[in-house]
Amino acid sequence: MSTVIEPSQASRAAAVAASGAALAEGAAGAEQEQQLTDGFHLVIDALKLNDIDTIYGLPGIPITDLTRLAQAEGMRVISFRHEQNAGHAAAAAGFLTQKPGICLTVSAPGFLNGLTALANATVNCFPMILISGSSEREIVDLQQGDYEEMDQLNAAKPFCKAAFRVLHAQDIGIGIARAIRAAVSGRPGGVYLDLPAKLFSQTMEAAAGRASLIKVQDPAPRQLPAPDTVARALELLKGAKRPLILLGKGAAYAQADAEIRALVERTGIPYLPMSMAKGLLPDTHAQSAAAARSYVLAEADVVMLVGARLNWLLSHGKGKTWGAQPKKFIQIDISPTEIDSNVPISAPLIGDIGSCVSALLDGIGAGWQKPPAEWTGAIAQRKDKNLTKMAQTLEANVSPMNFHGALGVIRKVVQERPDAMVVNEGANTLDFARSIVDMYEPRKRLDVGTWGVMGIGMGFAVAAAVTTGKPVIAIEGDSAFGFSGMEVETICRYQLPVCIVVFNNNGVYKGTDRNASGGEDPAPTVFVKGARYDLMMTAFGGEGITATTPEELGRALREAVASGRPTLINAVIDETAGTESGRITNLNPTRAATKK
Ligand code: ADP
Ligand code: TPW
Repeated sequence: MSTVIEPSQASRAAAVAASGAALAEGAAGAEQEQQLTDGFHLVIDALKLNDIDTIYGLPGIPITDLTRLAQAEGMRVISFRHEQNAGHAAAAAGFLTQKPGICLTVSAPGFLNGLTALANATVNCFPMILISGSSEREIVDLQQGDYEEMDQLNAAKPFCKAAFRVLHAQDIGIGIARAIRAAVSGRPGGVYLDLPAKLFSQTMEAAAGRASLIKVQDPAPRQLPAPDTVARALELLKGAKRPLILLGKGAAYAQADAEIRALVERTGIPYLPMSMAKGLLPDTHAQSAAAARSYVLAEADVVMLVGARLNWLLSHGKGKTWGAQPKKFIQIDISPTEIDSNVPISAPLIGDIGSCVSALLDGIGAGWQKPPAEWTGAIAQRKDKNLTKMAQTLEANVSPMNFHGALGVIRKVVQERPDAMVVNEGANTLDFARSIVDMYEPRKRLDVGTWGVMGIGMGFAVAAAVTTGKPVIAIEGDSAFGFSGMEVETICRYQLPVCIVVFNNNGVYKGTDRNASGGEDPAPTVFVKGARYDLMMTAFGGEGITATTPEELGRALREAVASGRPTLINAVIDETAGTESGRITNLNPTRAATKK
C-alpha cells in the first residue's frame, strides 16, 4: 500500500466506497476488499456528517488534496492568500452560525500563520477549529529535520481551548467529534486538530470507516440556571433604583434575540450594548442608553451583565468610569469561573443566556415595577443632548472628509440597508464608527473584539458574505486594511458582495507625524501620501473608486451595496483628523504618564 494516495487514487477509493452502498450486502470477498476509504475522505465525511459545509484555508503539502476533494464532495472551499485571514474568517463564521468555523492550513509556517486567529477566536469566545497538516511524528520527535517540522500540538495548546492529534484513520471520527464539542460547548472557543500527513493516505474498509464517524448529539447542551440563583438575581433587580442591563457579544452569539428583547422591554430597564451586541435591539430603541454611556455607567446602582465580561473594555468594573455610586452586579454567563474576575458579583447566574433570560422572564411576574421615571428621564435628557450635538457634526461636508462627515453618510446607508453586515477595524475609524453607525439587527456588526486586533477585516468580511449572502460594508482604517489587504483578490475571485471603505488619512491614527531625528526616513506612523487603495481592487477586476466628499462616498457605497460587486472606496480623510490610539490614549504608556 503506498503512503501517498494521489488525488485520482483517493477519488477512486471514494468512488468505490460510495458505490459500496449499491453493492449487495455480503458481496464476494474480492469486491469487498476494494471497498476502501481513506483519511482524506473520512475527514470530509466527518465534517459533512456534522453539517459543516465550508472550509476556509490555504492549500499546500499535505492538505492540497483535502481541499480538492472537499470541493469535489460538495463542500464550499474558500481559499485565501494568507492563513491568518482564513482563520479569522473561520472564527467569524463560528460566531455567526454557532457551528465551529474550519480553518485548514499546511504544517509549521501555515499553522503558525493561523495561530493568531485561533488565539483571537479563543479570547473572543468564537467557536473555530484550526486543522493543520503536520510532519511525521517519528521525525518531529527526534528532531531530524522533516519538511516544515514542528511540534504543532504543543505549540497550539496555550492558545486554544483544546488540542487533539489523530494518528489512525479509524480515530478521525472521534477526533472531529471531540474538536466540535470542545469548540461549541460551554464557553465557545478555538480548538486545534493536528493531522499528520500519513493519516490522509491511510485506508480502511469503507463500511468500518462509515461506522467510525460520529454525529455529535447536542454539541452545546442548554445549561439551566439553578432556581435559587434566578430568585436572587430578580430580588436584586427589583430593589434597584437605577438599574442597567449590559449586553455583550456573548448575548449576540447565543441567538436568544427574542428573549433578550422581551426581558429589556418587560422590565423597562435601560441597556447598553457592547460593540458586537449592537443591533440585538435596534440602536434607535427608546431604552438604549448608548448615547448616555458615561452617565449610566457612573450612576447605575445595579448592573446586569448579559454575556459581557468586566475586562479592560469596561474598565474592569471599577475606577472613574464606574463613578462613586456603589454598585451591585448580576452576571449571566456560561462560564462559572468568569464570576468575580474583577469585582465581586452579588448575583451570578450560570447557564446559557437563552435559559437564564427565559428563567428571569418567568420569574418576573405581573407586579413588576418599571424603573423610576427619575432614572429613565435623566437618561433620556442626556441622550437627547448628546444626539443633537452629534447630528450636527455628522453633517460636516468638508473635503478632504473628517471622520464624522464620512461616517455620517455610511450611517445613512446602513439605515437604508439594515440587513447589511458591517465589519470595522482601525483606531479612530473603529471608535467613531462604533458610536456613529447605528445597527438595527442582531449579529450584523463584526469588529476587533476583545484584543482590539488589527487584521480581522478581510477575513471577517469574507465569512460575513459567505455565511449570510448579504452585502458587507467593511469600514477600515488605512493601517488596519493593510494587514489583510491582499484578500481583495479572494473577494474578487469568489465575487463576494463586499464593499471596503478605506479611511485613508495617510497613516496609523493620522498622517502628520515627522521623523524626530530630522533624518530622511518617514516617521513610523506615516504611509505614502495620497495612496490609491482603489487600484488594489481594480487590479483584480473589482470596482475601485476614490471619494473625496461625503456625497461621492454615499453614491459609491449605495451603488456597491445595490450591485453586490466587489468594491473598494478609497475615502480621502483629512490627515490631521485622527487622534493617537483613538479613544484608548489612556492605555498608551507615555501619553498616559504625561496626561496625569
Ligand atoms: P463583550 O466584549 O461584548 O463585552 P465578552 O467577549 O467580553 O463580550 O464576553 C462574552 C461572554 O459571554 C463570555 O464571558 C462568555 O463566556 C459568555 N458567553 C458566550 N456564549 C454564551 C452563552 N451561549 N450563554 C452564556 N454565556 C455565554
Ligand atoms: C495585530 C496596534 C491599533 S490601531 C492601529 C494599530 C496599528 C491602526 C490604526 O490606524 P488606522 O486607523 O487603521 O489607519 P485610524 O482611523 O486611527 O487612522 N498590530 C495588531 N493589532 C493592533 N491593535 C496593533 C498592531 C494598532
